[in-house]
Amino acid sequence: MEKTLIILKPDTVQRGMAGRIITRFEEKGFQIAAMKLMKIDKGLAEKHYGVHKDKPFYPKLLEYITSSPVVVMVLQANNAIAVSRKMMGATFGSNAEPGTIRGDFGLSNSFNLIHGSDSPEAAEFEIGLYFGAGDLIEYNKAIMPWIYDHSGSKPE
Ligand code: IDP
Ligand code: MG
Repeated sequence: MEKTLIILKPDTVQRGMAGRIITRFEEKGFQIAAMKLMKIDKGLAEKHYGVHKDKPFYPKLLEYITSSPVVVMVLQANNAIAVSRKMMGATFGSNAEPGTIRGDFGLSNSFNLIHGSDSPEAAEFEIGLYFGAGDLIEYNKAIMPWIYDHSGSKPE
């Protein structure tokens, strides 16, 4: 199953919203493969957000993401990247659709609660930044036969 890197950003942790957001992914049926609380240092933030280094918001983005602890997770599901991005909503809380995480919980155009990988290549790169191969736990989640239809050749 596809894996994606999710970060519950400093505003989420400070606002005490981490549990609610994790619950959304659990209720949707995602399986947690890895999870930790950590403080992102400047070097790691620069690696993670290297694609944005020429954007005007880059210095403030580094300041924001390193300002306070974050929860970093690897989540897995069929189409984990697309499904989680849809659940996150548009980048800015001010115009994210109601029903999405950013749409329901945020107003800011920079403090937007959550990061999620946006492609398989980004997911592989980002998971490698935060976790070693041994940190990802493969296990049978008892509820899985009721999350997907397993009657065919692959879970659907
Ligand atoms: P995404 O998180 O929805 O993928 P990106 O465009 O990849 O959005 O931007 C990465 C992060 O940079 C955003 O989540 C947000 O925290 C911050 N950001 C993006 N655009 C702006 C902006 O115009 N002003 C301030 N911060 C921004
Ligand atoms: Mg992005």
